[in-house]
Amino acid sequence: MYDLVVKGGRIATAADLYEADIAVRGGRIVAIGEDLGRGERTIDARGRLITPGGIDAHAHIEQISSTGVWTADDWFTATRSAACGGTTVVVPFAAQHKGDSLTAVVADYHARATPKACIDYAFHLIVSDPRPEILADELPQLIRAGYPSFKIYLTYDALKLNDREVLDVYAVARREGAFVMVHAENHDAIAWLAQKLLAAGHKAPKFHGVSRPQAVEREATHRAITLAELVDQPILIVHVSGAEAFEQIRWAQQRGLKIYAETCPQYLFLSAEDLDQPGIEGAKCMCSPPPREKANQPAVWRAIAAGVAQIVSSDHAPYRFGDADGKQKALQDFKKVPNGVPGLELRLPLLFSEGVGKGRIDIHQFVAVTSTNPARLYGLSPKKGSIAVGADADLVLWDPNKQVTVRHEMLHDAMDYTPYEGMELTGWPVETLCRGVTVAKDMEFVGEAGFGQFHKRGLTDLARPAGRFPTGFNPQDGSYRG
Ligand code: DUC
Ligand code: ZN
Ligand code: ZN
Repeated sequence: MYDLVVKGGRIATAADLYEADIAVRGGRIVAIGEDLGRGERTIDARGRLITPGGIDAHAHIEQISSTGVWTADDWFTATRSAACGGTTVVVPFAAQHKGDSLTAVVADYHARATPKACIDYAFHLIVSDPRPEILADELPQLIRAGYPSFKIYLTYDALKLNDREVLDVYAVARREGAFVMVHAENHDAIAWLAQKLLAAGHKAPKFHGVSRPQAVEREATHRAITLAELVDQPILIVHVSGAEAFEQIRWAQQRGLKIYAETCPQYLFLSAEDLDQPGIEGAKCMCSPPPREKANQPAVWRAIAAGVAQIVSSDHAPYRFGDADGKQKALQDFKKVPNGVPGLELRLPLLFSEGVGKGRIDIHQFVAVTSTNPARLYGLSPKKGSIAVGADADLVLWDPNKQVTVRHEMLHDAMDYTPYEGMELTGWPVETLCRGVTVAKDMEFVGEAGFGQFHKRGLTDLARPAGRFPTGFNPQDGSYRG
């Protein structure tokens, strides 16, 4: 007897599209086939498209920003909202600030997540203080304990690493088989431009974009890649915003380097014009890197379609518009505004409607960039990221024809706005199951705080180094093969 049979849906994976029943026992898929009969519970999925649960591999949840402001969403509201948008796994960041013990940061993050998470989760780390004991002890121990990926920053006063520190952390990652995610913007160039802009009285949100042009992202992307090449370390450039950074990534990929890329809905649907609105309205769309001019958006779609970007994440970083320490800081100047936009709940509906629905990507590419690829890159597969016998029964049932006008009041986060207000979407995740349990249905949350399970991750082949150093010098063991 099965616990659950999902009957007659059209199953879409990164490779296939076919009609079949899915049988679930103990939270796992135990059979996929024709006429599997009934389970203790049966879902009639005729007319529904079924995709693997979304994996949002870049979200800031219950985290303090580089300027000391808490995100509006905690573990409960963030994962509730994610579930309603078809996401069944989130991978946010246990974030080290200077002076912190990484191990203590991870323990604290577990204490926050355990009672509140409504869907499954894993943690990336943020390494902002790679002092000797962190590199020698804490980071390797954590990599081996199930946290084999971490983010580093090339910008933000409180977080940025210099090039030498980047090489140090790459070298540790290489030795341990870990994967490095890089926020690539040139810090000094941004600081210099911002200072000049503010001195000249240019304080409005639109100048946030002016202070962070594509050139600063392009340069830092190239630098992050070049440093990775020297150490033979695979990396992923996060939240790539525009054509210029993608050119660098494509260049590196064509040279055979293991360089991966992620982009986000804000670079597909928002633009520099959205930053340039009356008053401080533009602050609602302020994130870093900033949304580029509208003419840039097709280049981001092309990067996804051509496989130059392997992952689309939300980079959910929620700061309320009405809060004095949130987007209202724009009343002072753009530099004081916490960076980030919300996106956990709308990531999948936006990409489904505007990507699959409008023929920019196909359903297999959609599944790949929103679920299968993050699972493979970050060590969550084969449990997560596909619909297959043995995998967790993380399933999204879509009504591919449902028409929805986006309104913030229908979302389930703790925010007071969405930057996508008023967009007309076709196709909606009408039921989300995590390990065979329905956590969201008909646009409402029906899950439970504390249901989410932590997933310890292993190393992945995709993060394995190529095995050659461009100079012949192996900085790990000191050997030289000229
Ligand atoms: N930029 C980041 O680097 N992180 C959070 C959000 C943002 O805009
Ligand atoms: Zn970032
Ligand atoms: Zn981020």
